[in-house]
Amino acid sequence: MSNMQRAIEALRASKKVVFFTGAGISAESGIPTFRDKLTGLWTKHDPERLETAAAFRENPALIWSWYLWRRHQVGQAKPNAAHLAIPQLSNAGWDVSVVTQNIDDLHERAGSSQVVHLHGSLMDVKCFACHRLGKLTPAQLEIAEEGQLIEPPRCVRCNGKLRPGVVWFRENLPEGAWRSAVRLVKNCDLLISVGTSGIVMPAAGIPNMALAAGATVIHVNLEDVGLDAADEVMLTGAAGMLLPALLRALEVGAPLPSGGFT
Ligand code: BV8
Ligand code: ZN
Repeated sequence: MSNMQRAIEALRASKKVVFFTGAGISAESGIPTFRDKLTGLWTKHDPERLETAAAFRENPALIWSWYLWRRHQVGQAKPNAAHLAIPQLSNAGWDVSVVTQNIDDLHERAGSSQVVHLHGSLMDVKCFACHRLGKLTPAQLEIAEEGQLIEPPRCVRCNGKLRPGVVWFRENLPEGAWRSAVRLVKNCDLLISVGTSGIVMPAAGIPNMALAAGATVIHVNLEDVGLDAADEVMLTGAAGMLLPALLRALEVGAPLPSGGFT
């Protein structure tokens, strides 16, 4: 049986499905992944170094401007066929939830209602000093001119610097988000892991957590990231093509394009 056939069988036999997503699901919407080289003003920066409290302390204007730029880029982007396939499965009667490492809002804009953001969201800001959530005016959302940097706005309560509401390296994940993710993953019968390289912990431990809880795991990735466990299926290709094809095979039982899938 081909991997696609096995994936279809696994989906047909499932009720509770968790989509575990990484940067690869937003790549076809024009959002660069972490493997892709940074462009423009940011070329000479290493993302892992930029995504730390230390970097913000050292140069708040640089980090603030970088996240404003990323927020602007996400604002220009649209959910792609992979994002859109997820709420379609939910509308077709499956119990679907999303656990994402992504800080963009493309899952929500695609119509997904139950989305757990393990690493926070670009749409949130909070105070670096008192940690209270903050709000930005439209003027404060303006991105920097080429080569210009913008100082982070101040917290209205303690005058601390506002920072993006994301989880930086060596910062704990939001308690509630992690607990919800573990509950969903341990109670699902199918986990579909889409577009993640499985490097950043503790998120990268989630597919194994699902396998250990007896669920089947389907990986969707341009590269073979499978662990070859018994209840694991590797679908190699673009998420924007494979997820709609998986649904098409299910919904209408439409014949697979001639030649099937590997
Ligand atoms: C923490 C938000 C406690 C900010 C992010 C255990 C062992 C080793 C290290 C650690 C460990 N535990 C903790 C660590 C340290 C660290 C870590 O894991 N480091 C790594 C580098 C080894 N983890 C942490 O610091 C975490 N916090 O542990 O706190 C603590 C406290 C004090 C001291 C120590 C520990 C916090 C991690 C969260 C960091 N924040 N994002 C921002 O985005 O700006 S992580 C960020 O990078 C993303 O959220 C995501 O998690 C990760 C990128 O990974 P992916 O999303 O998978 O993207 P990537 O580009 O890598 O891969 C894309 C994939 O898609 C590829 O496979 C590609 O083939 C595929 N693809 C591309 N296009 C397509 C496609 N697939 C299908 N279709 C396509 N079209
Ligand atoms: Zn404050």
